[in-house]
Amino acid sequence: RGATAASLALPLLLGSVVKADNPIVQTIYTADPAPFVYDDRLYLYTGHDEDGATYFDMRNWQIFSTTDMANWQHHGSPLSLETFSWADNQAWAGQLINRNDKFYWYVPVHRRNGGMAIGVAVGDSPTGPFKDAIGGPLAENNEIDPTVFIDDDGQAYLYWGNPGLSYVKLNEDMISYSGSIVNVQLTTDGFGSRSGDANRPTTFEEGPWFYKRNGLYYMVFAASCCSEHIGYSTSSGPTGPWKYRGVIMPTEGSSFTNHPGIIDYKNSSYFFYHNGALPGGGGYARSVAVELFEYGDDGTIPELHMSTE
Ligand code: FUB
Repeated sequence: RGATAASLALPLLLGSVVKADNPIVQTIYTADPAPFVYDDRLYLYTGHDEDGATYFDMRNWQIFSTTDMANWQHHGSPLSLETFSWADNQAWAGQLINRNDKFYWYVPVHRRNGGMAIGVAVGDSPTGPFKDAIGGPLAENNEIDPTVFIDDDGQAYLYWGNPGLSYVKLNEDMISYSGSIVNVQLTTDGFGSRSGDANRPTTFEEGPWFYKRNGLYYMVFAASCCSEHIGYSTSSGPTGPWKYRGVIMPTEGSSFTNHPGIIDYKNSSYFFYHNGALPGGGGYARSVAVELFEYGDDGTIPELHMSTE
C-alpha cells in the first residue's frame, strides 16, 4: 500500500487550523461526513477509518469545523465506542442536531453480542463532551446510518437505512420516540430502478440524508451496490410519497461506498461525500471531501463530480 494517512504531509493536529483542498482531512482517514451549522460555524462530523483496516471496524468519530470552507480546525474525537458501554465495534455513519441548547449525536454501533443498533450521545456544545443519553440503544434491530431533522412544526424525524429505509417520529426529548417504526415503501417511482438484484428493485442502498429546503423535503442516499453512487428523491411531506429525482454523484473513485451530507452555509450550498483519494486510500481507508453547488429553480441538485479542489 502507499503512504499511510499518518505519514501524509499536511498536519492536522488537535486544535490546529489548516487550509485544505479535497480531501478536507489529509492526516487521517475519515468517512461518512455529516455537516451541521451553529453560531455561524460549519461543523463536520465524520467517522474514522483505522489505518490498515480490512473492514469497517471503526472505533471513534471526529469533529472538524470551519468559518470559511478553507481553513479547518480539528476538535479531536469526543465520541467513541467507549461512550457506549453496550457497544463493541463499528462506529459508523451518524449525524448531530441541536434542540433546546442540547446537541444530540445519533450513531450506529455494533451491540455487544448483538447486531447493529442506533445510540444517541448528548452534549452541551457542538464539540461535546458527549455522554450516552440513554444507556442503551434507541433502536436495536440492525439499524444503521441514522439521519435526523426537526421540521418547522417541531416534529423531529429519525430516518435510517440499509437494507430498507425506515423512520420514527422522535419525541421532544430527542431520545425516545412515539408510535412504531415505519418502513418506507421503496417503489421505483420513489427511488429509481436498479437491475440485477431481485431483492432490491430500487436504487436505495443506505446512508440517507434527510432535510427540507424551500418547502421541499429531500432524501439523498447512497445508491446501488457495489460501487455506490449518490442519488436523491424529494417529497412535499416529511414522510413521502417520494419522487426519484436522479443521480447527484455517479460512481467514481476507489471507495466502493459513498455517503452524502448536504448543507447551506453563508448563502452557498455544499455537498459532502467520501472517496478513497488519499495515498493508501480505498474502501476501508476513505476521506471526506466537499463540492460547492447551486440548486436549480425547481430544487434540482445538479450532477457533481469528485474533485481535488
Ligand atoms: O462507514 C461505515 C459504513 O459505510 C456506513 O455506515 C455506510 O454508510 C458506508 O459509508
